[in-house]
Amino acid sequence: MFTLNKLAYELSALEPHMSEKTLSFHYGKHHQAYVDNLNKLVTGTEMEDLSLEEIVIKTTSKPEFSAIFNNAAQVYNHNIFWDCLKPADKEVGIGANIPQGELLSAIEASFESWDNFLTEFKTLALSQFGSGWVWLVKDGDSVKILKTPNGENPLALGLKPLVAIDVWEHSYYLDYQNRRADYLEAILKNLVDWQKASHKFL
Ligand code: MN3
Repeated sequence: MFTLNKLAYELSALEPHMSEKTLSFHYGKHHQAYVDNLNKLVTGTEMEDLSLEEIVIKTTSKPEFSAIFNNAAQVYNHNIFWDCLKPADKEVGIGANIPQGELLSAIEASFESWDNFLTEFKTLALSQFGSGWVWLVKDGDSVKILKTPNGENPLALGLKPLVAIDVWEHSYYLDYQNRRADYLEAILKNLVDWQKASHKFL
């Protein structure tokens, strides 16, 4: 049986950038529902003993398994999303929460500068029509950003996710209404744990 991953922070810890109300619905209701649905769908089947990652890879792009894929992928995607966030650090100045070392070098190699990376990430996220995700992934020694619709993710492509940002409306509507760009700006600059992403890149 799959269970809802524990958060490393309190539901109110991401305020004001992500409200307790948003996180309690998004984590406690949406993410929990994907876990519950996945358990219902795989119990008693050949997939019940597989890991979450194995189920995602096995069901990717297979229409006959779309319900299992959608729920397994959404459990996986939200696990990555919550894990790549942290409470905003009030001790450091604005602009201090950026990647370090080799990740920063890889971002600068692929996107010219940190500021340009932020712009391209937001532009890509705004171009995702409807629900989906935007990812920073490790591809060999470099990094790339990609968008995926609905629950799709880069796992089956063999790419290692460093950062995942949910751009389904349920992730920002209570706090930002239709302002997806403002949500992205706040998350990327304040809540993404760039230090953790830098470690994952190594
Ligand atoms: Mn979501």
